[in-house]
Amino acid sequence: PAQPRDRLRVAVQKSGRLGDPARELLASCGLTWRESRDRLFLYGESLPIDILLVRDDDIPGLIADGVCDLGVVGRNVLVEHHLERGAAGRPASLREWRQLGWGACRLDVAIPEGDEWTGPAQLAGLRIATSYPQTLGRWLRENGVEAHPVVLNGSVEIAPRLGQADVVCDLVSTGGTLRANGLVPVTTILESEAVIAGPDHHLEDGRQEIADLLLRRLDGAVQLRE
Ligand code: PRT
Ligand code: ZN
Repeated sequence: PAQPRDRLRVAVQKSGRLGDPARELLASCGLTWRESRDRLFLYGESLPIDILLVRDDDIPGLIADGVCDLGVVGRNVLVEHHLERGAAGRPASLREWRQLGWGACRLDVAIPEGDEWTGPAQLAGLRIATSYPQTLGRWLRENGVEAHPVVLNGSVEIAPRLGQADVVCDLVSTGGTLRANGLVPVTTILESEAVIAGPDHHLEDGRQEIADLLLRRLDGAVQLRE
């Protein structure tokens, strides 16, 4: 079990797409921080809310283990983590506390340009490059298709050209990267956006009250922006 804490700890992406908007959002809730020398831990000055800067992939695990209370992360990462835990027979314990309405993208299946798309069944027996094997696997099962996921942590879109895979299942926002690699999206298997993730239970040691205050301010900040 995690050590008792009376300050709220929020996990935010260190660099990458969601890091800056997440910190801006928290700043718009009135948070100010004292930067530490290693710059991985930001001590909250205006409120007892500290920030831990991490890889986005680590955020669900940090919350599940109670090391952090909340995190700003893409739904795609949260869903993949949830399915991974389920596959390992461990109970899922996270939920989306808020949807943030930015960081939108889709997890799409994309096939070589010029190929005809007749539906999921045509993927049977094919190699599908992806960083989201669990989410892809669930979709394949739901569609009764047996295919071969090829798990890559980056450069998924180039896999067909390298002969590593036949098609891909990857995140898409503008579609420019797919197009540049001669691929076209044919079906969406998950709609994603940035969310506030947290445990599916109340926080302890007074941290729920701090989280409630943060969420109230956050709801106000989100409304102001709309
Ligand atoms: O270092 P760390 O592990 O923390 O970062 P990361 O490289 O894993 O993640 P990052 O920063 O690339 O993305 C963080 C989150 O942003 C993702 O988990 C998604 O929830 C969200 N997001 C939104 C995206 C995109 N849009 C997106 N376009 N994540 C990735 N992409 C990729 C896409 O796959 C393509 O390769 O960006 C490229 C450009 O996309 P197009 O469609 O505009 O060409
Ligand atoms: Zn990542």
